[in-house]
Amino acid sequence: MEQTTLQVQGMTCGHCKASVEGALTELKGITTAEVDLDKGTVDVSFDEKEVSVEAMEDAIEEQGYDIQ
Ligand code: 9UX
Repeated sequence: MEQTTLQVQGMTCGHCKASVEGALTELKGITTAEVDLDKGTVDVSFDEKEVSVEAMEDAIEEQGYDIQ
């Protein structure tokens, strides 16, 4: 299991948090996704054999947020 922290721009409310966490946890291979609104980050634990960081970034961008 791997752990990474992504910097995401534009997440400001609880719905943003839910959108980003939901989009990530829908992906196969992602175990947990936890947004910190104050920091503008999302901590992700995942299986690197099943999902790439690029796939996570795409899923976040599809929700309308930019990755830093
Ligand atoms: Mo809340 Mo986030 O009204 O893009 S859903 S700021």
